[in-house]
Amino acid sequence: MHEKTKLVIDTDGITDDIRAITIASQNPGAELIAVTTVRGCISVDQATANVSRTLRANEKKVILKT
Ligand SMILES: *[C@@H]1O[C@H](CO)[C@@H](O)[C@H](O)[C@H]1NC(C)=O
Ligand SMILES: [Ca+2]
Repeated sequence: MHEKTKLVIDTDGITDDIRAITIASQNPGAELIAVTTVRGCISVDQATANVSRTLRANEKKVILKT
C-alpha cells in the first residue's frame, strides 16, 4: 500500500492557486495537511477567505489559526 503524498500549500489565494488546492483536495493519492496564506494581489484575509471557501466546497475540515 502506498503512503499518501503529504502536502502543505503556501498561497496568495487567487485563481491558479485556488485551482491547485481543488485538485490537491480531490486527489486520493494526496493528503493536504495544511494551507498557509500570504498577502499578494489580495490581502491575507481575502486569501484566507478564498482558501476556506475552497476547502469547505471540497468537504475538508477547516481550522483557522493566525
Ligand atoms: C478571491 O478573493 C478575491 C477578493 O475578494 C476575489 O476577487 C476573487 O474572485 C477570489 N478568487 C477566487 C478564486 O475565489
Ligand atoms: Ca499564486
